[in-house]
Amino acid sequence: MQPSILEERHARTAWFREARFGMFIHWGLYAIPARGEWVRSFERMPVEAYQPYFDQFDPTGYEPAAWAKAAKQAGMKYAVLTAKHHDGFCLFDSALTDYKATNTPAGRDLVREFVEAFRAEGLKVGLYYSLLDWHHPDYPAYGDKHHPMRDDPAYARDPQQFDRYLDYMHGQIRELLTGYGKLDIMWFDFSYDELSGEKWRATELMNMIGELQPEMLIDNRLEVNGERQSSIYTDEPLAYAGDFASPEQIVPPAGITSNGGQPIPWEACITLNNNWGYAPADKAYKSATTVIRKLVECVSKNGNMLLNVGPDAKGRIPDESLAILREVGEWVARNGDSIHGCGGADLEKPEWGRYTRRGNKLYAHLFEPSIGAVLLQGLEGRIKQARLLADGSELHLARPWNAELFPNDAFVNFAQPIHATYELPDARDTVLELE
Ligand code: H79
Repeated sequence: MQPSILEERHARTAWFREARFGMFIHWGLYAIPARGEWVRSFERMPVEAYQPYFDQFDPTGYEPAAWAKAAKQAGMKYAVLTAKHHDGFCLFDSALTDYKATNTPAGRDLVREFVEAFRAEGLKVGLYYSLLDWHHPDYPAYGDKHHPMRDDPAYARDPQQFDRYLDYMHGQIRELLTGYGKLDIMWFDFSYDELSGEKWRATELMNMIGELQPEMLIDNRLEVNGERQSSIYTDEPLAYAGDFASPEQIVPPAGITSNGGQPIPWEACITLNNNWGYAPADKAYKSATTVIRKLVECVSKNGNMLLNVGPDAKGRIPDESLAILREVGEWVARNGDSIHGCGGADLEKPEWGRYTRRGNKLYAHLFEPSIGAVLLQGLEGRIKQARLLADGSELHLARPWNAELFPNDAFVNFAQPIHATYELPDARDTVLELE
């Protein structure tokens, strides 16, 4: 019997569901105006107004090997780079357009250097490809709700033209699928009411992917990405439903399961400040503690986190971002066993934090100090031993004198006497490994 589409997806996503943590990289011409990757649309910039950034794009500090080291050191297992964002500018050397890095002062294919550098660090590589294209003359402009020229009737386009854009889009995707070795992920972005599914000639696209990169994963954005409007949420997903759901700037409250209750692989994409593209005025960075806890939360709900960096016009990841990644990496170096290869524990969310689990190892992530022993609800008799994951030191399972009030619960004590209040020494380094 043929494996079902869900079984097949389960097998193909195995590495992805173990990886749990990846790097998103938003980089393109918009790093020069430095007001985020939607600047052309938000500010209604005509193509001429955006042209100087093309003429000036000269990333003399582009060192993808340094990006890859930062990702690896942070504990990330894969990365996704914007080969083309909505502005239509291509970081790769496409034969189908002149609007590419090769024709800027950069003078070369920047995607090739990215895939080579990340593979050299043993990381899986993905490419982001925008379905929207604000540069291509055949993409809907006047009247399209996202396009920079949406208000200008001079940009009215004949709907017939759109098929020429689709030929271009399919052609470019073919270039990416054939020119860069094995790709692990293609991250399409995005569909909306007017343009979704077969409007992109999605079945044809899936046939090409199946032929050229059968193991590659795709996100769920070939279908409209409004929450739960896509067939990935059903147990009969369409062929182009995608392999994982892609909640953006949110960690879903209860993970993501299908209408029939089946787990769906998912990946929350999250920015470090409030922009995807480089935006130095935006200093609203999350703390490393927040990032770590959100990562733990994703894993506790069987999901991944794709954490974004927006390198500057020179090609450098901002220092603020690097500092956070370093701190996160120090935590993962000590506590990564509770992340990689782990998923949810099928236990009620505890008062003090989150559980993750791999096989018979249960990880208790303490987000709050405890008064007295840490109470593990419902686990009495089910735990053989407890250790602090970071240093392997033994913890005590002794029951306190009043434990009879809690007959079904287990207790973990950090120290004798067992009634000590345990102040977290470092709020981030208290993962208990339970067996
Ligand atoms: O690449 C990043 C974003 O640029 C892209 N996806 C991530 C990964 C993205 N941003 N927004 N969207 C996709 C969906 C579009 C949202 C919209 Fe709006 C809501 C378009 C118009 C209203 C928010 C507000 C974005 C533009 C204005």
